Amino acid sequence: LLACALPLTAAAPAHAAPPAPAVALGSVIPAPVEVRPGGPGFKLTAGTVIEAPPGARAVAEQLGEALRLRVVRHASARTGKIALELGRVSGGPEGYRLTVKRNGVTLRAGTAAGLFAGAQTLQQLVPLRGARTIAGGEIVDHPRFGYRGTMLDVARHFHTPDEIKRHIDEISKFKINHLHLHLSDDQGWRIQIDSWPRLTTVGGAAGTGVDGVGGGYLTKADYRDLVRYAASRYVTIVPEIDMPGHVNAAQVAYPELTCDGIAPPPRTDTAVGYSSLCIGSETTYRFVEDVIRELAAMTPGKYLHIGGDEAHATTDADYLTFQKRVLPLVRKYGKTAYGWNEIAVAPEASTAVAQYWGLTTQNPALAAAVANGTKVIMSPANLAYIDQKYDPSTRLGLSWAGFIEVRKAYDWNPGTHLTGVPESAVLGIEAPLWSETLRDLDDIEFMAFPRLAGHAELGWSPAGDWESFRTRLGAYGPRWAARGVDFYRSPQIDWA
Ligand code: TNX
Repeated sequence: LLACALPLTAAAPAHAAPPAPAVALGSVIPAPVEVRPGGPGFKLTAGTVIEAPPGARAVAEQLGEALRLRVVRHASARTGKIALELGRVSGGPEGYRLTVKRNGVTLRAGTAAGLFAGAQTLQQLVPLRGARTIAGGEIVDHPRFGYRGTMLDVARHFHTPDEIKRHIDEISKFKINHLHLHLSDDQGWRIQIDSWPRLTTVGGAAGTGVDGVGGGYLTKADYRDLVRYAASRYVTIVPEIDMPGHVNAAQVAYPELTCDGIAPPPRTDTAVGYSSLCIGSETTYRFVEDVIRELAAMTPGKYLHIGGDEAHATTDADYLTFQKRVLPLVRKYGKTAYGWNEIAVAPEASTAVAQYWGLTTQNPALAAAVANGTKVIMSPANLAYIDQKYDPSTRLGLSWAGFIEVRKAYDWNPGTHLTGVPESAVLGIEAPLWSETLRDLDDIEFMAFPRLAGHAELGWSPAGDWESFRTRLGAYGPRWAARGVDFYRSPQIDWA
């Protein structure tokens, strides 16, 4: 009893174990492949520096900014540093090894992308408040899938470049490495194309969002700047122009893209499946080739998404005719064609990537395409669509694919989900965020988080474990709160 009145340090015998670190070594999202806790841990102080070779300087600077530490080429002392090293590790280009000892931290990876991934892990291990002691031990980590993505729909409601950048900051913390931008739809056209300027002057004008709210578009300079910004966070931009359906905004701007040459009325409602390019017209292919050429030229990433979904106003025969010409055009401009899973019916899709958005675990057309070489990105709408409401009371979102609470979004396996689509054909996972009901960044964050953290873990970590994820997610909440991220406080989680 008397001992309790004394300061803890005085009461503790000299040989007692040091206090447990505030953040356990494995408390990271996405869960690392191997976590071996042990040893006393490393305490960050005002004197701690980050040491990095020139090839790791950019990652080191970002880490230094996040942890408020100085970056140097060579630390003068042998101890008290976080050393970034470029060198061999297992696990591919994004693999890394993080070693935490009493006298310092070593983060080693084969590439700057691997160091970036490791730096995200390290940041989550530094307690948000109190002593900045990082738990001792070693983490060896690498991703399960190379493609871990999310999508923003800037067509239904435009999101500004600044909003997109803030979102890139948040998604990259979970090692998401692709951001798909849905750049055109019936309501609006959001990317400058020099050879068809009215696409944006008309299709991106004020009032072109759902309910007549918003409007706007990315200039080529905006887009290139976004590509660069994303690349600095190891995120690749995947641009989508949706066709042959979802093209009303393009036809409002250019009536020659319809079969009768008459401009349709602009649409700001949320119906789908009513518009189609004119499949028999050469103007269509001149348009499509110009758009693909200009988009490919400003996109360093390998994927170019050509939509292909919900083409209900295109006959089946016309759809095949269209894809027979358009899928090879993507290759002509040096890109891998990527489309919604409907493209799988076209034989030319054998070298393409199909994004599965169906509600069931069977899709014979896609399974047949996979047997011919098509690769798949998993976005099953009932599990991965983060525009769907969490529950009936969610103030934003749609619910046609069902309600998707945090556990439902997490509890599935992208490698075994679809019959006839083995893990070897799955490039990864993507969580699309359609924007019919969204306006601003708070709306984006509320729908994306926390679910997207779960999708990131499905894409990165070897196997899902809901109880473990639930605990780590609850512990993560204060980090979102501290950054002002407006996340959904799901009742399924015990938030710290
Ligand atoms: C279906 S999913 C669409 C989009 C809508 C979305 C809303 C898909 C490939 N197409 O046009 O925005 O549902 O959830």
